[in-house]
Amino acid sequence: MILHNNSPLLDSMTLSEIAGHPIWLKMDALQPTGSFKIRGVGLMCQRAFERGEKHFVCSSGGNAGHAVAFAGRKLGAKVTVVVPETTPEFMRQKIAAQGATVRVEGSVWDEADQVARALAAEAGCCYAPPFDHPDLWEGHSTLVDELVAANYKPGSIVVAVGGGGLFCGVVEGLQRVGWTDVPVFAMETEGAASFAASKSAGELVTIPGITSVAKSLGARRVCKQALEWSKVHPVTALQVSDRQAVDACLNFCDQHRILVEPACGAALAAVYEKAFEPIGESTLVVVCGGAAVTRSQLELWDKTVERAQ
Ligand code: PLV
Repeated sequence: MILHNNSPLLDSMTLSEIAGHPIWLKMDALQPTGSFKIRGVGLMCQRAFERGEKHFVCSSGGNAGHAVAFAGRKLGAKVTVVVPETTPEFMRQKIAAQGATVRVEGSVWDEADQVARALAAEAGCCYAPPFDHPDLWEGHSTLVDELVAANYKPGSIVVAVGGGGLFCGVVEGLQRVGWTDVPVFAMETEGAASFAASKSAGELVTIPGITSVAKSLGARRVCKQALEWSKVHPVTALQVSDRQAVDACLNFCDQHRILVEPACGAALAAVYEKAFEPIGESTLVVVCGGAAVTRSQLELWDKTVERAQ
C-alpha cells in the first residue's frame, strides 16, 4: 500500500518573475497530512508493520507524528506520538483525530525524543524517528523519481532542513538517478541552523537551543547522513530570518493560495529574498508544507515576529 501521492509539479509564473529566473514548485504541501513526511514515514511504517511491529512510537515536532498517525490508521497499527510543549494544541488534536495517543513531553523535540525511545523499548513496538532513518530517506527520494518521470531536471533544488531527513532523501534520489551535478540549497532559519553549524564545522554539532518560530526545523543536531552527503554532493547551507520565512508564507498564501508553515517558508524565502545564485535553466523549490499552521497563527506571527530595522 503506497500511502503518499505523486505531488503536482508547478511552473510558478509569480515566483519566476520575482526571481528573474524560472522557478518550479514540487507541491508536497498537498500530501495527505499536509507535508512531505508521509513519503518516508509511509515506507518506514509499512516495513515495520510487515516485520510484525504493530505499535509505532514517534517523537515529532508535529508533522512526522501526523504522518505516522495517518500511516497507523491506514495499516491498522497502534500509534503513540510524543511531542514537545511547543507543538500547538490544534496540531495535537489533528494527530489525535487520526486515532493516535498524543503525549506532551519536554520543551523541545530532543526531550520528547528521549521519552519516545524509552516507550518504544517495549516488545512489538517500532521506534519511528522523524528524520534519522534510511527508510525515511528512501521514501522521501521518490520525490526525485517523480521529477525523472516528468522529464524535468532542475538546475538546482531548494529544500528546508530540520533534522535533515528531507535533504537526505532528495540527495539520495539525485545520486541514484545520476543527477550528481544538481546542487542543493539547504535552507534553515537563523534560530534553527543546526545543519549550517555541522557543515561548517565538518562534524556533527549540537546547537544550544531553538529560537526560531519554525519549530518544525527544530532539531538541535542533524542526522549524520546529512553531514555525510554534504561532503560528497554540492550543497550550500543558507539561512533566512524568521521574518523572511513568515513573509514568504504570507506572500505564498496570497500568490499560490496555500497555507504553509514557516519551516516551508524558509525554503520559499530563498526565492523571495533572492538568497541564492540561480544555476542552470530553472530552480525547483520543494514546498514541504506543514500542517501546524492556521490563518490566525500566521497573522499572529506577522504581528509578533520582529521586522528588520
Ligand atoms: N519536522 C519534523 C521535525 O520537527 C517533525 O517532527 O515533524 N518542513 C516541515 C513542514 C517539517 O515538518 C519538517 C520536519 C521539515 C520541513 C524538515 O524536515 P527534516 O527534519 O527531514 O529536515 C522537529
